[in-house]
Amino acid sequence: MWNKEYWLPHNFAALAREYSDFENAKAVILPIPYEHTTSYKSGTRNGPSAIIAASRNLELYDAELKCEPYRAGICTLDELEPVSGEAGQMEGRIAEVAGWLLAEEKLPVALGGEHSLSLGLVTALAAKHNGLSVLQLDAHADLRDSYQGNKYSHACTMRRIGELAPIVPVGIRSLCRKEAEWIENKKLKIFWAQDIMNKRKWHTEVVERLSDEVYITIDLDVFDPGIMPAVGTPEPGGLDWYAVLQLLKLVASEKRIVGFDVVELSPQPGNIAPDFMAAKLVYKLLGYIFKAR
Ligand SMILES: [Mn+2]
Repeated sequence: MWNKEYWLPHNFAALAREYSDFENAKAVILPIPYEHTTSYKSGTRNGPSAIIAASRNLELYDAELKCEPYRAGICTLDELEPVSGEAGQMEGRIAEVAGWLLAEEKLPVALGGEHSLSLGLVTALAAKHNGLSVLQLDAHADLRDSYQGNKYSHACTMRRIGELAPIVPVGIRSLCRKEAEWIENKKLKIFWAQDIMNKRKWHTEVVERLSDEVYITIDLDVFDPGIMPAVGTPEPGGLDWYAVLQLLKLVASEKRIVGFDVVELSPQPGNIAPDFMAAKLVYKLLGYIFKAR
């Protein structure tokens, strides 16, 4: 006779219905296999499903927090069907879904997919939270006004988001001359990767620049490609695992995180470590948020 224990549910962290029901869940995972404007190596459309597949092998006890974060309830929605059409249309659709989750008092957690999807979430969150600020972990500034004729390209994401809420970019180490001049003009504070690498106090300096309600967008290329090679546009000199966790933990304890995304995973056949790392990152951050509430 078959044993139902052998059938792992296909959702984030392979949770039984009791912990993955929409009704009871504190957080809702929104897989968005959106890939439209990727400029270098493609494959981010496979990111969300790889993260969910990897998450089913997570150890659900968090040794650092000494608890089982999944008990707060994590629901996984079906993949959001990409819409083809005019630029900005997909972002509008994502904003609709995120708005619905906020009305249901859920914490939206988006899995990408390319970075441009973050704009949809911030649109919904900025409409709800007046004083929202956005913490960006990223190798690239993503501050171009337009790229290849598209204002909604992944290379413009933070420029568009900055029109909705103040941004705090961390880990940046690649940008074009125009972006550099724009940063100079706007006097935007950037936590450059090379400046924070061997510094101690930078975590608290980042937190001081955030408002009370924070959205976090994590482009996985913020990590060093040595540990996170599965991204569309890898950049040397990235952050390490514990530096990022330390920052996320501090933000979660000092501020109210109202949503986050983990984007730009471009899975590599035969190398599951980056997929697992992305899944664990999501689970760690959920743990920090649940613990703080
Ligand atoms: Mn990015």
